[in-house]
Amino acid sequence: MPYLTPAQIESFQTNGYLIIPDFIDAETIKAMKAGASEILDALTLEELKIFTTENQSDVLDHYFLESAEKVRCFFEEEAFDENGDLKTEKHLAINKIGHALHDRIPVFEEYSYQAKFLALAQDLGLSQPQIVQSQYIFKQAKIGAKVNPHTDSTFIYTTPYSCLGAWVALEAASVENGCLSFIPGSHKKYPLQEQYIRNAEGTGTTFVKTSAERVEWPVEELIPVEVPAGTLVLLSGEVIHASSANRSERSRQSYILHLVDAQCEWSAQNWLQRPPDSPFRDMRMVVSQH
Ligand SMILES: O=C(O)CCC(=O)C(=O)O
Repeated sequence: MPYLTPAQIESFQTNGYLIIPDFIDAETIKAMKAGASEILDALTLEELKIFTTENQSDVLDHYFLESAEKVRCFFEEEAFDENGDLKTEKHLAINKIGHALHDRIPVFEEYSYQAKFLALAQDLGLSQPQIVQSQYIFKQAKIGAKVNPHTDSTFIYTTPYSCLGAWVALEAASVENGCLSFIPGSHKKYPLQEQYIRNAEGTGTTFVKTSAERVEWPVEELIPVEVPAGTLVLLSGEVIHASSANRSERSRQSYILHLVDAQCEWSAQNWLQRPPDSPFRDMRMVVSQH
C-alpha cells in the first residue's frame, strides 16, 4: 500500500524535501521523550569524563565510531566552561544521542520500524529499505549548536546514492530555536562535494573530495522550514540543508532516521560500519515481525 500521494512524491523529487504534517501524535512524542530522558538518566560519570579530559581525541574518536551500533551521548560544545566543567545538569547539556537507537531501545525501535516508514521509503524508490542510523537531537535552549550546510549522502554513501532522511519534530521548530532550512532543488543542481570516511587505520574520520568540480553553495538561498511538533520532514541525501544555533529559551528536540536501499552498494569507507554480528536489518522483515 502506498503511503505518499503522487503529488507528494513529485514535490519531494522537485524540492529534495517534503513536509508531512501530523505524522505522530502527542502520546508517541511523550513516549520518545521519556525514552531519551531515561538514556540520559543512565549516562555515567565515566562517559562524561571522555568529554572533559584533555587530549583524549583518540578516545573520543573510538567512542564516536562505536556509536554505529550502540547508543552514545554527545555533548553540546558550549555545555562546558573554561575549566572543562559542565555548566548545567547533563539533561540540558547533551547535543544528541546516536546512532543505533532504532536497533537498541524498544520505544525507538517501535517508532522506527513502522509500516508507514517502509511504505514511504518504497514510494520514494528504495526497493529494499534499511535503517542505517538514528539520532535524537536535543538542540538545547541557549547552547544548541548550529549544523552547517551539508548533504547527508556525504555521511551515508551508497552507489548509486540512496540515502533518505526522515526527521520528525518532537517540539515545535521555528527560526528562533533553529529549525531546518533547505535550498530547494539543490539535490539536482550540485555534484556531491565530499565523503566523510573512516581513515585507513580505522581509528578516526576524515573528509575526501568526491567531485573535481568545486562548487560554492548559495547558502543565502536556504529557506527555513518552521513546523509544529509531530511533523515529519523527509530529506533527499543530496539536498543541501542546515540549522542555525539555538539561542532561545526553548529546546528543539527531534528524532532523525537515515535509510538506504540495500540493493545499492554500501561504501566500505563510510564512517558508519556495523560489525558482522550486528548487521543492518532488512526493514521489510522487521516490520512484518512487529
Ligand atoms: O536537526 C538538525 O538540526 C539537523 C539534522 C541534520 O541536518 C541531519 O541529521 O542531517
